[in-house]
This record gives sequence, structure tokens and C-alpha cells, in this order.
Amino acid sequence: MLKRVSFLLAAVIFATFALTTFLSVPAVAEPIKLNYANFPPAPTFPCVQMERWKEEVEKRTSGKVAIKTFPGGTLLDAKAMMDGVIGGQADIGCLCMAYQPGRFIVTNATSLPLDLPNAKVASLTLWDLYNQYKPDEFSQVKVLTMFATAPSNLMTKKPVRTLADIKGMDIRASGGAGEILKAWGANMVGMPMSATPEALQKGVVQGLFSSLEVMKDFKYAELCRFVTMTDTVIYPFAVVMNMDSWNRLPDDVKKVMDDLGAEQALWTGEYMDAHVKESMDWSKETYNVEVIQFSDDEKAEWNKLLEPMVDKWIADATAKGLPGEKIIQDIKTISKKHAE
Ligand code: 3IO
Repeated sequence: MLKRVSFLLAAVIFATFALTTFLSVPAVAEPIKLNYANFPPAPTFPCVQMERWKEEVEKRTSGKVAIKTFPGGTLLDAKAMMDGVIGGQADIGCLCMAYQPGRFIVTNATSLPLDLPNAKVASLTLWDLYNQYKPDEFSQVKVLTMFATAPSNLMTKKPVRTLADIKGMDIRASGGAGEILKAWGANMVGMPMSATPEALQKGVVQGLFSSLEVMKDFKYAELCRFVTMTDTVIYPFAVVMNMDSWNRLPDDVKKVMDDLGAEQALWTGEYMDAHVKESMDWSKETYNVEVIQFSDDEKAEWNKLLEPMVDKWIADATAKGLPGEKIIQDIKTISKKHAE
């Protein structure tokens, strides 16, 4: 009896020792806390990818890192994102580079009419392009990943079937996509996606030009019963981290985040492409949205108006001391590789 009690006692002491020695380190040590800011509402794709990244980092660091996410512009809004992260108001921020076209010249070249076929190829191309050029505008932050939307299409309150229909129409876009709207003769109204629901609601704009998953995620299908397929151009995004916050991280955590860069670009691209299909099925079913497809002749007319854009961009970039011609060539080569 006594033997049994002392054996039990020894077992308990051993178990306690083992638990405190081997398990207490992650359980007792305070996790590194990071704030992650995002500008659109939680159900939209920039926030969906944010939650996925948070979960992966927390899992892969075994709880060493705890990330608090702030969707909906509650910590930093669309246009304040880059400077807010540089200034340390958030540790991490997700930004749409089209909202500051002059600031991100190299990466925004992906939003020229270069026929990037889908979000997956566009995201991988953008990530490679960033890593090849490492543009100066990112020197004050750690870039964690980049990704792109699916190609943009017109979502409008009235049908757009011809160039005459779009002429003078107030349509919302930003950056490279905005330049394309101007080339087609629309009255381009520039604003971030997060300001668009109100503009549509109030009638400030008659439609928007973006990727089609927003028909469902922002319920634009309720107001925009027409979609004109142009499959033109993507919007590029970046996820950046405050440099001091990055430098404070232990090496094993840095490695987890570095290893996630390309993977997150791929994950987000694939999520976006699948979600566009889901959104359009929902829009047709719920609001009987009409999808307008151009004839080959009509498409040729629209495309013709975009022809000068790339050459003009090359001239402007070259004037600013950038290898404009080479950047365009690289985007074409890299995207072709990823499309195969
Ligand atoms: C976008 C931005 C925030 C939430 C969902 C979105 N889908 C496509 C975009 C691209 C974009 O930033 C824009 O302004 O069209």
C-alpha cells in the first residue's frame, strides 16, 4: 500500500516536473502581439486573406505570435495604410497600391492592360516582380506578401453594350484601372473601394470597374444589375510591416513569415478566382444580373483605345529614371511562365 502511494507520488512529481519543464515555455511566455490593419469590411477578400495569414502564422509559430486583426478601416483606412505602417500606428497593414499610383510605380505597372489572365497568375507575377526590383518605395517597410485581384469588369446600373453607352458615365475606379476607364470615355471617379458603397447608394456614381467578387461581398448586385465583361486589368495589393516591429521578431518567426510570402500570394489568387465564380452565380440567381459579352468587333474597338497606354507608361517611367521597357518585358515574361 505504502509502496503504491509512493509510486503514485513519484509519478505525480515526475509529471509536474515534465509539464513545467517541457510545456511551460510556450504556455507561460507572453506571445508577441502584432496589430494588422485592413481597410475594407471583414467579409471581403483582403480581410479573408488576412485571417488566413494570421491563422497560419499563429499555428506555425506554435502560439509564439498573437495577431489582432482590424478590418473595416478601424485602425488605418485605405489611403493612410502605408504611412500608418511606416509610422508604427499598426505593425502590419494591407494596402491597395492603385490608391497611390505615383508612389508605387513599378508594382503598379501590373495594372496596365497587359492581359494578366487571372488573379493567380497576376499575384505570382506581382510577387516575383517585387522581389526582382525591390523598389525604393518599400525600403522603409518589410514586405510580407503581395497579391492581385481578378481582371476588372464593369458593374453598372444601366447596361453598357457599346462605347457610346459608357461615354460620360460616372464610374468609380482607381489607379491603372481608372486610366483605362478614361481611355474608354467614361467620367472616371477615383475613390477607394471602401468609399464605393455610399457613392453608389447616393448616385454619385452609376457603376464601378473592379473584380467581380465584390458583386456578392459588397452586395453591389442589388444596385448594379449589369456586368459588362472586359476582363481588362487587375488591382495590385501589398501587405507591409513596420520595420522596427519586424526587426524585433526572433529569427524563427521571421522565417515562418518569409516562407509564407509566395504561398500567401498563391493562396489569395486562387481564393479570388474561385470567389469571382461564386459571386457571379449568386448575383445571377439572386438579382437576375445580366452579363454582357462583347462581339469580337466590339472588343477590338475597346482594346484599340488602350493601345497607347503601355508606350505612354514606358515613356513616363523612363523619364523618371526607371527601366520602363524592361519592367514591361519582365511582367510579360514572368506572367507567361506562371500561366503555363
Ligand atoms: C477591392 C478592394 C477592397 C475590397 C475588395 C476588393 N475587390 C477588388 C478590390 C480592388 C480595389 O481595391 C478597387 O478599388 O477596386
